[in-house]
Amino acid sequence: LAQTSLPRTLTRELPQHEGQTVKLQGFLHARRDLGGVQFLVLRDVSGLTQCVGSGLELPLTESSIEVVGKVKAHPKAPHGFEVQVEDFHVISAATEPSPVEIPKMEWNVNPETMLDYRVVTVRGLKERAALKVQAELVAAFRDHLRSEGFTEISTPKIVSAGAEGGANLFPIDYFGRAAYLAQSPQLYKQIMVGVFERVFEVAPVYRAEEHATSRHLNEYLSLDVEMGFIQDEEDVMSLENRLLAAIMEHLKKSSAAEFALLGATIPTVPAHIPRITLMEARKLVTEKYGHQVGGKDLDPEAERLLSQHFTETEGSDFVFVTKYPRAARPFYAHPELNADGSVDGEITRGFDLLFRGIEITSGGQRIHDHAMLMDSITAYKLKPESLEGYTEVFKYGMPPHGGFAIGAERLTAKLLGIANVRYARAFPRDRHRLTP
Ligand code: AMO
Repeated sequence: LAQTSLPRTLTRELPQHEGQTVKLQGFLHARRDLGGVQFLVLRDVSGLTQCVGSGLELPLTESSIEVVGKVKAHPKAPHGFEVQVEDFHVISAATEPSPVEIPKMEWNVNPETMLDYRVVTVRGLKERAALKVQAELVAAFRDHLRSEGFTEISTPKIVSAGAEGGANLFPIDYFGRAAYLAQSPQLYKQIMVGVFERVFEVAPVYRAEEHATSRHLNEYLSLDVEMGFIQDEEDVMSLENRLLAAIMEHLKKSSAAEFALLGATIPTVPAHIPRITLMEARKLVTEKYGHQVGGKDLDPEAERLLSQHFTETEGSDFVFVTKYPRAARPFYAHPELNADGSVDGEITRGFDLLFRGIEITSGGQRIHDHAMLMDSITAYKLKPESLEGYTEVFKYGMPPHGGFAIGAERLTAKLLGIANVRYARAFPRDRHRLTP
């Protein structure tokens, strides 16, 4: 091994090395024997290189290999170049045939098998492209927020109480005490506004959702933001508007190849994403599309129809749904205020953001007044003792603040036209899946 002192060249660098001898390392993606001539396809992090040789002892596909050879222009090869093999080594031989032929894998065909063998199927070009786009999206999320003065925080994922209400908490045994996996960093990110004023977190959160849908995971990546000294939730929506625009600009530069591979387009983020109140939204889908909306929120079909309306009428893939009722929001949501400054008992300053037919964000202004918070906790029939570690801080001058959370898998899936959020996560956890 490493018989040659040549530095490693990546597939994407081949055009700079035409006519030269290079060393490539990667995985044996595919192999074909045509009588005396052997074609092998090497896959590295940057793409596929077709290599041509003869008399080589080829290992099983997916083995780690090293190829030394001359770079030749070849119009039919991927990227327009092929490598004529002069020297070939197996770095680490596969000891079993791959359970799925990676080059022949069809996107989302037999999803359960694909997930059962995720340790190798995740190597597929489309599979890894989705995860690469998500990594770029997260990088852009961080970069933009840092440019607006936000500080990254890291809050506990083992907690003593739920933050979002509902029964979807995973209980754990914490040295004999009851504890839970965090549903969100909500309460802690608010406390940290008292430290840094503007904070964000990128971390997994846990929801014991019983139902299997294409939009729910039991563990997902939450992109959380919280900002102090706001006027109201408009400031928060404007921030998310700027953030999404910056993320899409970044993806245009970083991820054009991945979007092309997946046949997806990067959306244009309007300078002012349209807004509609929840009440008007419910009315609109009923009157325009004849869809009766159940519950207090929008159901998935109503989300799809509302998105369709804004795509058709305003050319926007995004729409903010605002002024959620209290009944559809957790206890920390800031109520709407009447003209005289008194509390509106029905409406909150909470919003959702829909993107291409699905909710990707919840957010809003939060209660910062201690007395108002304690009243809300009582009104929601929660135990004040269980939230003491949180409510305490509101005695110490918390500024008006608000924020939001983006579900990274939902955003990734919708950006790339992936039908199920499971494929926007390397190792998804759903009700039946604890491995790999
Ligand atoms: P919410 O519970 O609405 O709000 O979650 C925010 C966003 O997270 C995503 N999401 C999910 N993604 C995959 N699987 C799930 N089971 C799942 N549940 C939610 C969605 C959703 O819009 N603390 C608030 C946010 C805030 O106000 O800052 C919260 O957690 O994209």
